[in-house]
Amino acid sequence: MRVILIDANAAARAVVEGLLQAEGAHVRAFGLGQQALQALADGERADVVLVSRHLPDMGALELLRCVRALPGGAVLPVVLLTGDASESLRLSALEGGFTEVLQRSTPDQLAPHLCALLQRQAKLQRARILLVEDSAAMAAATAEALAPLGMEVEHVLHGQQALQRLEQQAFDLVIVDVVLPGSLTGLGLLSAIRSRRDDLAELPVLAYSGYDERARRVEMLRRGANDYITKPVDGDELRARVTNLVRYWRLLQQVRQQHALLAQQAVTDALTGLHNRHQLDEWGPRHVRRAWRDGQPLTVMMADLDHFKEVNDQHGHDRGDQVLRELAQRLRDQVRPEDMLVRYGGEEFALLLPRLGAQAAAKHAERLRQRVAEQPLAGLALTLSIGVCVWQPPAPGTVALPEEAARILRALLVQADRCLYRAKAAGRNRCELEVLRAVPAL
Ligand code: GH3
Ligand code: MG
Ligand code: MG
Ligand code: MG
Repeated sequence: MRVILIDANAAARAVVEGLLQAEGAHVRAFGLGQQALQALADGERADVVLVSRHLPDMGALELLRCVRALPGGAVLPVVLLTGDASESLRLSALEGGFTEVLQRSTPDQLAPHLCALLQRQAKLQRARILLVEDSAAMAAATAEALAPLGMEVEHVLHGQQALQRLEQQAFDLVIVDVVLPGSLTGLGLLSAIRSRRDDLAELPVLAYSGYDERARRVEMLRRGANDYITKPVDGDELRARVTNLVRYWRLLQQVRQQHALLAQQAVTDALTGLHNRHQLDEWGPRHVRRAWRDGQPLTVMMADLDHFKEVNDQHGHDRGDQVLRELAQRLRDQVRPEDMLVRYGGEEFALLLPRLGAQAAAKHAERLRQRVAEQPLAGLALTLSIGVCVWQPPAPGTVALPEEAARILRALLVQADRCLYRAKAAGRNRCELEVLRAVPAL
């Protein structure tokens, strides 16, 4: 982060400079506004200008105006540094065009605040706007009014073209003229966007029109426009509305990403990355229904490490965890894409394998057992016991209700667990198998 710091008070300047440098910022400090402006005019690169309120040679507001007039200065964040914490000063500074107002009295907050500010700014600047406007002159005027925001503006002439571009490219905002030539008016384009089934349905739309008719405005808003503005556009108003809408879209996307991540984490076992039991509850019954529908067998296995407690006792819990991770990977290497591999409990894994008859299932279980027995896990010689339940549905075509499928799955798991218990009782490091030909009763 490159900072230009302007403060007449040498002692205060040194404090701020030191704090920012400690955070890795490159700081150029000046005592006079003119010196800083000269440096900027000479091509000094800066990500942010930090200015204190009272300078000997000019007011902060005047400096701000001069910065804005420089090439590239329109999008440069200018932050007012003040000791006055009053909300009224903050508001008037923001109204005056300062990007942010930061407190001198909380110096340790300065660098984090600046970083957050720059990140927000950078995100906004990478925004892409689709401008749908049939008048070239109007489009040029709008693009020019948006230029200070540093966003990318793409202009298309009519609604069909806009829909095409939305398919091809990610945008953060659509600005749409209400009256458009061709088969798709502004209203039609808005409806087309809002009726989509994907995330684009929520894309912010700013409608604008030369006719400030109440009915038209209400209709656009009713159909889902996020905002409305009248032509000829006022630059400040347009920029403020556009910035708000882009920010809203970015927040929405952030929430969506976090939601997807949480949803993923909820069905994933953190240690091994395998599916967990929630995922088994979600997907398992589908395997049952499909097997029944197709009259195809479904194999359920329960695999459990032998004497795993001793690993923890003798080598520590971390080594135990490493064993589980390696075991998970070895099992993962052995399953087909259509199979489901779940960490069922501590050192217990459940497998759902569609379309495996009894013979194939027995062979497969035996191979899994061997793969563990023949090669150490985390440097330790260990063995695996496996209980196998092969379910052959009674007849194809009978589609079970979801609750029925879940009940059958539970019964198959119980049966596989019984087989596992038998394998343990018979000396471990072995597989035990049972075939079920009916709808199992629990
Ligand atoms: P058996 O051959 O009868 O299966 O004996 P076992 O020792 O493998 O079975 P037991 O159920 O007695 O012990 C399982 C152990 O697994 C006890 C528990 O502390 C350990 N365990 C469960 N989850 C984890 C885990 O996430 N990490 C580690 N390191 N150990 C775990
Ligand atoms: Mg028009
Ligand atoms: Mg065990
Ligand atoms: Mg166990």
